[in-house]
Amino acid sequence: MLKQAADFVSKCRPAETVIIYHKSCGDGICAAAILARAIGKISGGLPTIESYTYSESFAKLAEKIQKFKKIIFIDLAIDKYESELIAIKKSSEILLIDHHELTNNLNDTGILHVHPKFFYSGNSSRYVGAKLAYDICAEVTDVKKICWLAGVGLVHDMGSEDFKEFMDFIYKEYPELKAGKNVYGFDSRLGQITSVITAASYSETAEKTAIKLCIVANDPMAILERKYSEANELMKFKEDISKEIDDYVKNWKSRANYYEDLKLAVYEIKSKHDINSPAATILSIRNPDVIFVLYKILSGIVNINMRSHAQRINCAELAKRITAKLENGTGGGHIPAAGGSFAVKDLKKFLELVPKLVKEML
Ligand SMILES: [Mn+2]
Repeated sequence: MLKQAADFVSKCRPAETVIIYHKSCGDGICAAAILARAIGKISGGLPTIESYTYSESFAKLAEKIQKFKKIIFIDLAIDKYESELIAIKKSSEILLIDHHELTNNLNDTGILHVHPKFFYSGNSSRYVGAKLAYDICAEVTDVKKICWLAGVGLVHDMGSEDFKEFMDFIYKEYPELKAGKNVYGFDSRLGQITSVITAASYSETAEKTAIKLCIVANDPMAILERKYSEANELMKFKEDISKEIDDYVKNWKSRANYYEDLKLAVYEIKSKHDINSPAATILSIRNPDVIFVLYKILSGIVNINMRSHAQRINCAELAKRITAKLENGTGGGHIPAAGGSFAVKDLKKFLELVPKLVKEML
């Protein structure tokens, strides 16, 4: 199966190829960079790279990419869009590489669908996108020098413990990367590089900078040393964002609408950056007994994040129940952390619903 995918990659001409990866995901970014660099090495030019996330319209993406003859989706659980993909396949060849939960095996439809479930006996979710991309590309060209990109993907998606042998291979190639409390985990040099790359999630510009960095960087240590302008930009960005998050975390009591009896804080985030989720997480860890509901208005949509570190309430349930009553509402997640969104016209209704539903559910 990897060989078939390798054959697909080897025939990709840069001008007629597009790679679509999982937006602002450290694994997706590295996976796309590995594929693009391998194609570059084989054909002497870089393919087009696009990012996609599940909240975006798949139809719009399909329209944008249909002019390409070869389409590679990586690190995206889009096998649920079977009929849409079959429609795209009429004019383009498709390679879909993923390690998320499997909905449909598309191999009978003429799409080349690579999923660890089809050939790997271990835990398929840990055979991450970047490692799949690396193993495929290694069949057609020498990608040894960019093995660290696969390492970043493994660390990001918590697959590295299952691929210790490969991690040791990376450390043999780049001995200076082998540092930190746990060289197979986030607390490693590769973990630090991962956190630089995931600054991508803060804006569209950061996203583009991160993918560019993964395409140009030949020396992973030089990323941490800020020797690449892209790395420097991402790190500066990260620092600015951290300051902003700290400010929101420090001043929540004076800025949030606090319901003493419910220990509930409803807090509007006005940042131009996407800091809702990390701010909510930090607030919740520091104030485990408080239920946090953070919201941010962005171009007609209100994004919400809910946290209850002490699990006083089921956040997933709360997110579902609230958004079910709001226009274009969608929400869900886990017990201590959940998220969702709805149309801004229902903001007032939302603000009334939150304390009411929390009271009911407590
Ligand atoms: Mn992944």
